[in-house]
This record gives sequence, C-alpha cells and structure tokens, in this order.
Amino acid sequence: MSDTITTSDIAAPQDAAALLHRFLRRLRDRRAAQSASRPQQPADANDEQRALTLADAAMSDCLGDDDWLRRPRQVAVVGPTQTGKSSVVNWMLGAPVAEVSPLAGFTIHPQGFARGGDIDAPWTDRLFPGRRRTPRAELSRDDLVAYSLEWVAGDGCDPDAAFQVVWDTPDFDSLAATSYGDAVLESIALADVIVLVLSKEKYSDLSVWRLLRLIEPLARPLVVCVNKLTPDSAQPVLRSVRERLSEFGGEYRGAPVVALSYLERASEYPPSAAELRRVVREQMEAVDRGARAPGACRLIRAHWDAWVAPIEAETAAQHAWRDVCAEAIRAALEAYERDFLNHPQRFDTFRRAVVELSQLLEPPRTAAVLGSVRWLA
Ligand SMILES: Nc1nc2c(ncn2[C@@H]2O[C@H](COP(=O)(O)OP(=O)(O)OP(=O)(O)O)[C@@H](O)[C@H]2O)c(=O)[nH]1
Ligand SMILES: [Mg+2]
Repeated sequence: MSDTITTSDIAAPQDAAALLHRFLRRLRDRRAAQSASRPQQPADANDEQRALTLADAAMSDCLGDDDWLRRPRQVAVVGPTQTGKSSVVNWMLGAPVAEVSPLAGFTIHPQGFARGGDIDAPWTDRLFPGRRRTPRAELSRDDLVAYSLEWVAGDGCDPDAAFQVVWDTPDFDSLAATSYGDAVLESIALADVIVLVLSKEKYSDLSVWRLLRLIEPLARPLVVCVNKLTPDSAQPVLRSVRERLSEFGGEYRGAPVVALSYLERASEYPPSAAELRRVVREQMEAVDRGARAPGACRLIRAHWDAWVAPIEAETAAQHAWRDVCAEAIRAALEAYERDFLNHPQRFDTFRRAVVELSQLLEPPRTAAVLGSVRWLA
C-alpha cells in the first residue's frame, strides 16, 4: 500500500472509509511520536490521543468482511483496577475461568472467554489488529501486545448464550495502565455491549467518567455494575452513580445499573449475578450492529477539529515561512540590482571580478579571448 494518501482511488463508500482509517492511523502514529519526544503533555493532549486510538479501532471494526460482521456477540467487561472485573467475568460465565487477584493491575491483556461460536473461525483473525493471539497460560508481562481467546464450558447459567464471548480487560487507572491502556479501548471498539464495573471505592474516579465521555459517541449499549456494596453504602453510592449518568445524553443517561453486594468470602457467588446476566442479555438482544459505523463517525466528528488543528497550524506556519523567504529573496535581488548591477562604479568593479573568475574557471587558451570579448561587451 502506498504511503501517500490521495482521494483518487475512492470508488465506493467503503474506499472512503478505508482512506479515512488510514488518515486516522497516520494521525495517531504522528501524535504518538510527538508525545514520545515530549513526555510532559497536557492532560487533554492525552485524551485526544486516546480518542484517536479508539477511533482507529472503531473504524477498523467497521471495515470488516462478512465473516467479521457475523461474528458472535461480544461483551467487554471494563473498569478501574480491583473493582472486580475478572470476578464479574466469572459470575457472568458461571465458571471460575478468569484469574482473580488482590494485586492492583493484575489483568494486563484482553482475555476472551467464548461459550458459543467457533474460536478458530476466520472472524477471529481480525480480532485486535496488531496484537498476537497467545494461549492464556503463555500471556506474559514482557509481551503486552498479546491477547487470548479460549473456549469455556459454562455450568449452564446462561443456556441461550446471548453473550457468546466475554472479554476480561486490563484496568485504565493504575500507574502501569499507560503501558497497556490501549487494550481497553480496543476491547470497547470490538464489543456489542460494555459492562462497566465500579466499586464502592472507585465509583467517582475521574478516570471512569473521562472514559465514559470518550466512548459516549459510539453509543454502544452500556451496563453499569457496582460491586462490593455494603448494606450502608449501597443506596447513596447507587444514587450518586445514577446522578452522574443522568448528566450524559442518549444511551448512557438511562443505562441500567446493577448492584452487587460485598461478599464475605470472595469465592462465594453474588445473588445479583443472575440479575446482571439478565440485564446484559436484554441489552444484547437490542444490539444493532448497523449503528456501529454512525457511532464511529460521531466519535470522529467530535474530535476532528482538535486532531487537525496542529496540522493546520503547521501548514499555516509553512506558508508563512515560504512568504517570508520569498520576500527576503525579492528584497535581496532588488538591493543587488540597485547597488551592484545598476551602480556605475560598483558595476565596473563587479564586472572585473566576474571576468577574473571566469578566466580562472575556463580552459587557459580560450580565457584571454573570452575576457577581451566580455570586457568589450
Ligand atoms: N471479599 C470480597 N472480595 C471481592 C469481592 N469482589 C471482588 N473481590 C476481590 O477483589 C480483588 C480484585 O478482584 P478482581 O476480580 O481480580 O478485580 P479486577 O478488577 O479484575 O482487578 P485488576 O485485574 O487488577 O484490574 C480480588 O481479591 C477479589 O477476590 C467481593 O464481593 N467480596
Ligand atoms: Mg482482573
């Protein structure tokens, strides 16, 4: 594929989408290179970089073939660290498949668990472009550009398997998340339904509401799940979460909120897990994959001006520089003409110098002849 982006190959809307995707990828790589050379960036620059990563993944998702478009239904379980994402994955699947740990930032790769569909079918080739599919047991902290997908046998909690693949994802708020946070955005771009897991401690973190603002234009169905609620905290925390959601428009304003009470022993099964599965199933039934492309366009439109502003500023600076140079050359030529070419004494001195120079540069025999001709001219 050529490196130059042109509009000449656009024959169909799909071509235009592919071109836009390439442009976004270029923008993303360019900004990533700039941030690497300038580590101290303002927070909103980082937000724009994340928006580009999400838009890149969302566009990539829209450009699929038929296998990809007919892939099994996907749920992405996302949230800050230690809220219980991996636990929720297990409760949804009815099997302790995702590894749970009290260590913050424990899950660092997207890990898919499938209960339906063929996990070696062609649609899986397009999962997480740029990441290597790796057996879950071989996922390593030394290789963050990896993901896993495996088949699990559930215990029949959800026999109709309305959600066929559940993705456990890394956190987006821990110190180390800057090194693997893109995986969360890529998982969101892939998902049909997003389950946002909060907890009593982490429901009001800025990172949570920033992420929701970022993904809102995609309008993917959202289920908010508040984990580790104690009897005294449940009502006020749930009220606060609903109030914050009410500040959003569209889908997120009335997003379902499921409460999961704190378990004395983490190995127990929360009674409201069945409610969570019911709500996710309900959201899944209403999924319209045709709405994904307009969602990606809304996201791109929301950030377009901020993305292209630095390029426009650079182009304007280049034009201004060209104008300054052109003016400087024009002024220099004018001065040269006035002070040397058209100046009676200096022109004479100048002509001698030119003749001497040409004699030095030309073959010895012709130099004298040329000199006298030039002198007479
Ligand atoms: N006692 C108790 N522990 C819980 C409950 N829910 C989750 N935990 C514990 O909280 C810790 C974190 O749970 P995880 O499911 O691993 O959380 P996570 O969000 O996946 O964490 P990261 O992968 O680190 O981002 C684990 O030790 C769980 O056993 C609960 O309701 N009660
Ligand atoms: Mg985890």
